[in-house]
Amino acid sequence: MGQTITEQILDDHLVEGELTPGEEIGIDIDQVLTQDTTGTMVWLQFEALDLDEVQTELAAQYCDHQTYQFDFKNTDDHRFLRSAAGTFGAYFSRPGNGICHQVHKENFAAPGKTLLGSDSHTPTPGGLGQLAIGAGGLDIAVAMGGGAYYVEMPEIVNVELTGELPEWATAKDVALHLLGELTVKGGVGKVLEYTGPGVETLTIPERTTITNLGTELGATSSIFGTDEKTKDWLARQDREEEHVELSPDEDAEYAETIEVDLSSLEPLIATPSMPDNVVPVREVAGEDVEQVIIGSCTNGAYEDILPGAKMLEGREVAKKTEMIVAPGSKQASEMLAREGWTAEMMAAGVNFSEATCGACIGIGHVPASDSVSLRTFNRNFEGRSGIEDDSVYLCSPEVATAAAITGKIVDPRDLADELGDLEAPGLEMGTKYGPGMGESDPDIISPDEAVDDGLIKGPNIGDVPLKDELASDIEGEALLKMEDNITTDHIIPATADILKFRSNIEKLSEFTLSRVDDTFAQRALDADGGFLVAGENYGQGSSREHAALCPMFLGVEGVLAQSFARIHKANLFNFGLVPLTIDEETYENIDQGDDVEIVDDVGEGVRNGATEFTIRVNDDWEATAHLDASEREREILAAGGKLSWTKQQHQSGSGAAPADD
Ligand code: MIC
Ligand code: SF4
Repeated sequence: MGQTITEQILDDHLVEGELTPGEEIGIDIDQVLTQDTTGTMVWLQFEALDLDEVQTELAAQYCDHQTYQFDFKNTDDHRFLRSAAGTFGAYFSRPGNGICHQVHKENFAAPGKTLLGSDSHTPTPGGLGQLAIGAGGLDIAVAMGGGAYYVEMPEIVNVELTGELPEWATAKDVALHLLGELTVKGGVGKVLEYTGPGVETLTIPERTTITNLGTELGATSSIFGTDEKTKDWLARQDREEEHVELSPDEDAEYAETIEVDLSSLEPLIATPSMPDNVVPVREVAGEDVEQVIIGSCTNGAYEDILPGAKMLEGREVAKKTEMIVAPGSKQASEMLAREGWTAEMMAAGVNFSEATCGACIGIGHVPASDSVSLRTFNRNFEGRSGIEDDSVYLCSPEVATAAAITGKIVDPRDLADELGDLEAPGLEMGTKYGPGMGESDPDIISPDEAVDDGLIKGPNIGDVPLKDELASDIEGEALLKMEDNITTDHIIPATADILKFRSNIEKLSEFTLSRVDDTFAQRALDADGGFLVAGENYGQGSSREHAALCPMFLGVEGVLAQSFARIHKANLFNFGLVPLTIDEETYENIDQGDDVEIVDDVGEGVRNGATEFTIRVNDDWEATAHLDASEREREILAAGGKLSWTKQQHQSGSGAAPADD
């Protein structure tokens, strides 16, 4: 039987298992990426595993999320990351050089290779044929040490594109359209593979906008094949020789086909506060807008910013509106600057930011109270912008710029009609300036150019906490009952005041679930253990393993949810928390404060492959909870988490350890 592109790449990298959807497979990882807010834990874990050298073809450490460094803790983190990259053999991208996904795409992403990253938007270079997957930091540390990455073999869905985008509709609208149709959990357990005649009409920056937003669907990854456009894009990055042909076999079989006629799309917008609250822009037109931001890993390329610059030529940003451009990389900034576009935009009233995630996670440019902010980003979870009850909309750069010009949400087609001389900017490809392949880049320190030898840890950089082996009896309070689609931003918020403690779990854990209930952390500590209860898709969003690590630190022993998001579920196993699924009736019947006991011997059940556990609530009623775990995940859980398990494996010489021996 023929293979899809995903199956071809997985087959080439398979070290364990079979490509049967739902079965666990182990794959070899060619490249890894980490960033500043997840990276410190990655390297601390790498160190705790007694590893001394990166084993993958390439590892890259980016400093992108918090680059303003208004606290020594953050600057210390960046110095630690530089020292870790230098000591262990990774590339180091300096703070301000840009967002990991954009910089990785420009410099290293290669078709046909596997990439694992400690950030949920790692699938971005799927737009140029790389099979890229986001994971928790501990999985990255193990993969960097040469261990395989284990994941449930996803279903491969064919997203068949036909037609061509009309004027003013963009790649962002393709992604928003899918979000509106499939919702934030529609892609869980799936890889979306884009095929059909519409593909060749899309450029690489457009394709990577679509693959980036596949994360918001919960997808394991998203991927396009390669073609002349891929080759041309690599050539513009001076990396043409990395091109390989990739297409599905003619008789490849997909689990499902979703058709999208590009010609039928129009400007869309995600309204507050979920990326799948999608409506046509016209439905919310007229709403006052106080802030507009173009940038992020979704729409931060030169090609994403240029349309806004063209729309602003000879125009001004509305007086009551602030417009910020935060390029995704220094490369994008440099291209815009050299061509004079930066000056044009500044003259129109645009404020330029350094190339950083920043505002996307509430670091800088926090919106005013009771105001609307239009952003070209990928997430608008409540409070993520840095203020509670925010009102963040997600849209294309064209829609964002139209709002900046008028001070109101407006469909750019209607604005064009009104102004008479506003032309659809379309998409124009850029070519990078600066160092070519193999030449030294001042913003990327290669392992050969390393400037440190040994780790430099500031006072805020703590140790990685460990958990005891899984106990036989687990009983405790239902500490918090939550609804559907709880994000890891709810569990461990990002914002500036909290982010600086990412390397200090004791301190960070004080903020656990504070966005849902700010008494939680103290109550969990006082209760000395207990459970979290949640609805569907618990833990969606970011890959931050802190969302499992901090509850573990506070004594939480398990999560009872109707369903879990992929990366978070893996993180729960990695830190020894039992993820059990419950049905809707059980969810409805459990109240916060109830006493929950797992009746069976949990340690034994987990070790022996039990899939069902009886839970007794308030010594009154019983229900069945399910454990969906591979043999490897059970061993990890029983050992008290992946760090202990990997060490045990290493000591017993069973070969599963990521050691370089
Ligand atoms: C995000 O977009 O939520 C982040 C911040 O990039 C996270 C990573 C983190 O929490 O450090 C992600 O997407 O994984
Ligand atoms: Fe950075 Fe936002 Fe992209 Fe996350 S989604 S990597 S915070 S730009």
